[in-house]
Amino acid sequence: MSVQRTLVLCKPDAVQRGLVGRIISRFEDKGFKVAGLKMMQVDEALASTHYHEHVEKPFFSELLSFITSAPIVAMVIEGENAVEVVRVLMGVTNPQMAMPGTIRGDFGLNLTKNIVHGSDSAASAEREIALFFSPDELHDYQLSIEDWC
Ligand code: IDP
Ligand code: MG
Repeated sequence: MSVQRTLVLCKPDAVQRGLVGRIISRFEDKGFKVAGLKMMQVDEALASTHYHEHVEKPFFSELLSFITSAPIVAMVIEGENAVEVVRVLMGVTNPQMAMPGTIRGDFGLNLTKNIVHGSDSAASAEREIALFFSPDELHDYQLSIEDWC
């Protein structure tokens, strides 16, 4: 497996409910490294570009109004097989079905307000990271614990 980067968003409900620190800790505890981190307000243009694959879905307008309703915390998570492993840590899309121990399984009940976003493939990750972060906002650095994770 190779080292990957993936985009994680702590959605507006995560910020409002004070879950951001615990969400970041889940990724740090697993052995991942934070390569970029910021709070931001997503505007309609960014939201519809980010979620373009869902433009025809019945829930698209609800999704857009939710993700633009209040600030989010965006981060880039880096590590071995990060795209897939982050999705495992997040749990399935519907928090009611997500396993306990996952972020959505532990913290969520609502399909729209499902706490986090994570890129679903390496190609999506590359596209989404470029949407949310400029190159100078991403950091290459070593952690002394890396060899132990
Ligand atoms: P994912 O976030 O697990 O990758 P996607 O299918 O990409 O799930 O959907 C994007 C987001 O749209 C979900 O995280 C969720 O907030 C919302 N969503 C997905 N399916 C539904 C639905 O059937 N009703 C309402 N919202 C939905
Ligand atoms: Mg998705």
